[in-house]
Amino acid sequence: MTIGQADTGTDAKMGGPQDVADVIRRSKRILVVSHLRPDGDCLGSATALLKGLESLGIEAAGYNETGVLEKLRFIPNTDLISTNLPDWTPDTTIFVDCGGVGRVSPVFEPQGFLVNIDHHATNEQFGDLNWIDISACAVGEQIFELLGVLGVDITREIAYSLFVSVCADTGSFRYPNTNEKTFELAAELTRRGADPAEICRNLFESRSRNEVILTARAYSRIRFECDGKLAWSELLWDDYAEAGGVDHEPDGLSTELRAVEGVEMSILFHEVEGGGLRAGFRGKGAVDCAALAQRCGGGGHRNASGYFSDKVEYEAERTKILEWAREAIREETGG
Ligand SMILES: [Mn+2]
Repeated sequence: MTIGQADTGTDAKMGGPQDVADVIRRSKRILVVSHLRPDGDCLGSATALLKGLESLGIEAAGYNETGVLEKLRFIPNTDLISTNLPDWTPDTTIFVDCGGVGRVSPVFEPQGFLVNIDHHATNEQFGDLNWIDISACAVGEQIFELLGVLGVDITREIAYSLFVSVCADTGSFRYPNTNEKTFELAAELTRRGADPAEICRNLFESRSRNEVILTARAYSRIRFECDGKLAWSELLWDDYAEAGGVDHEPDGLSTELRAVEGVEMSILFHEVEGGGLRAGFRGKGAVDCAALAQRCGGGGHRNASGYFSDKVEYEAERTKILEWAREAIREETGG
């Protein structure tokens, strides 16, 4: 079944909200997928889109390999996102906030017409239709635009979900992706019933004891290199085992490590059960975190990126990445 236009060549098909809306109007069954360890933008976008599709009478299901962390269950309609694929075959699969197909899961096999909605500069443009807007502070901003084109009524629940998206990805309106448009959108969502204080409390001020323990561990191991331009730390598998598992990982910890005077890049390494490595890179503008993540095999934004592999030996990989980070800092800051 062909839903979008025929693929006429190897060039990625780029489009905008109108093109995505056209595909949605021609679809009967839509699967909405999002990335591993879903964050606020991921879940806010997916739940808002799923409710919008439902209001249009389209059969829709959400899928996330990791599932929804307990602490993000405050987002409305997360029960629409399952760790199991539906028993029907989608004619369209919509990816939200995914830089590549592998972000859904290493073994995910997409079906139907693939729509890729994302705001990461490193997006691999894997869709049959790609709507990549790097000026969007969150995918939630794109979903708001899309629902507008589709004529979906922005209910209180949808507004709440989208406010979570925006608030999470802008670090509560603190990061450089925050602009005039962000506040206009936030105002509109607040008018429609989103509760900013409640959302911020849920996102940023409800840490579990285990999270605090892991945070303390990471701070206690912080190292400064390159004249204080690089700050890095690590959480080992034993730490997670002690703290009740990776679900207790504090959100935004790699961002906190960046918030030190003189630091241009922070890296938080995580040892993965069975020996792999996960790393979060954060910058302040001078050093390109996206380029470093890409060199490793990951991706992201200039000031926030990540990398994951379960095929590497933790220590050797960490050593290699640190060497690349020092190189990047030397080259890009001149010292
Ligand atoms: Mn995002």
